Amino acid sequence: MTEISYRLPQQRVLQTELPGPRSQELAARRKAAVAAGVGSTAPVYAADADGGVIVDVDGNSLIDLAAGIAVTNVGASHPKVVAAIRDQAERFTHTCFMVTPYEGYVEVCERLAAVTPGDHEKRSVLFNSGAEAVENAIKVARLATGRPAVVAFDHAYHGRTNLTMALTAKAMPYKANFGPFAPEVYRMPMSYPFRDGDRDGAAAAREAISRIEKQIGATSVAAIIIEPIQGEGGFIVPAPGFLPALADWARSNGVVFIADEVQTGFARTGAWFACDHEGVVPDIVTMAKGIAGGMPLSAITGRADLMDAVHAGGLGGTYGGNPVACAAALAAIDAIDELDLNARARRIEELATARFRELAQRIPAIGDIRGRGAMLALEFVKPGTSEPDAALTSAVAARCLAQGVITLTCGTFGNVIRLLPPLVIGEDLLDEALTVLCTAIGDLAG
Ligand code: PLZ
Repeated sequence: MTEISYRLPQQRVLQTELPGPRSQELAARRKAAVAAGVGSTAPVYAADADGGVIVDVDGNSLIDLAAGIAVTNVGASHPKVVAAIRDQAERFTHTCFMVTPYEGYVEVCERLAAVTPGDHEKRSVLFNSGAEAVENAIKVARLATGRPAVVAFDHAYHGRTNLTMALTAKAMPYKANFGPFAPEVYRMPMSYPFRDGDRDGAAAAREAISRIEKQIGATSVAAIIIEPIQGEGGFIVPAPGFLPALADWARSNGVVFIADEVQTGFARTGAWFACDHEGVVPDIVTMAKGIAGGMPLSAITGRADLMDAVHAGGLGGTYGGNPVACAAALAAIDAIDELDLNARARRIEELATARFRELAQRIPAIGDIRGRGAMLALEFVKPGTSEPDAALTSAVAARCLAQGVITLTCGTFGNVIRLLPPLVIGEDLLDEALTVLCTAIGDLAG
């Protein structure tokens, strides 16, 4: 494994109770200035971050198992990303690609064509956020097919804008009272092995396809959009065969198969994209998060015939493919290659799942251990049942945070702890974080 050198000491150090006094001061200022609708998982304010640690304004050094929700795969301040940002910012921060184009945008699109699944001819467009990428993938699919309907799945998360709220499955906190929602979105059952009994991937796909055909009609469907491993919905890895069967059906029926790889992309799961694990080649891939080492950038990459169907001026936005974000993306993509972050993600899976399997033998509240690469989760249940235990889940996350380890929860039932460490986290630090997590689970659920 390539050696990584870090700028900050890679250690967990608690100088104060969390949140410390400076963080508490900032929380008070925030309350008077920032709208209440924006939540924060960890009420500690960041001052510095590098590798696997976030240092807060009170000097506490916390272990980061969130990577800003799967963003800082190469770390929060990878030196090449920082240098690329600095260099580009010194030349120009913006011209607007739709006014005066620049090379960085073109180069990012070239790189995306090379790393996304499939060796067909591709075209890309750049945007700012994951939700914006999803919105635009649907725009392209509808225009190219001339059809209205979009299929999304149970437990799906695709964003917080109006169309993406419609695609997202969970009411609280994402949708409740924010309607009316965009029309022509249809929800189908997902393959959820832990909760599916003996229904396998092929059977789950047959059920979804039969419902699509009966309830919508294949010729009305513009697109199927699916996260190849669901993120916010619970890190649900569909049973083998589910994704390929849906993609095949889409291909035979002129339906655009969109893989939302916003959370799963850029080496997170131990491959460039989660679709790679099953050899699925989507018609359009949506990307964001890990694409640019922390800078806001998103993209859609798709079959040239679909993408080029759109008239000039039909896609874009003032900031889409900002030059500083593009420079960061080129550096981040290089770093993923140079550091072989796919191998690191697989190593993280190996280390963490070994610990979890051992723990699960004595903790019946661990209902399921799942995920791929550095996208791993534990689903908590009332022992002996499949009844979700959300209270235990939040207690575990809170205990970890109090001890200086940042974790995230997720899941339709709020009963999943998920691990999304920066892929550059050192093994010793990861091991320490896992010890904190496993001890918390042992204490609270044992
Ligand atoms: N598609 C698969 O995971 C973003 C958002 C969390 P944006 N997920 C984290 C929250 O509470 O807002 C996400 C995703 C998938 C789309 C998105 C949306 O990406 O960059 O947040 O718009």
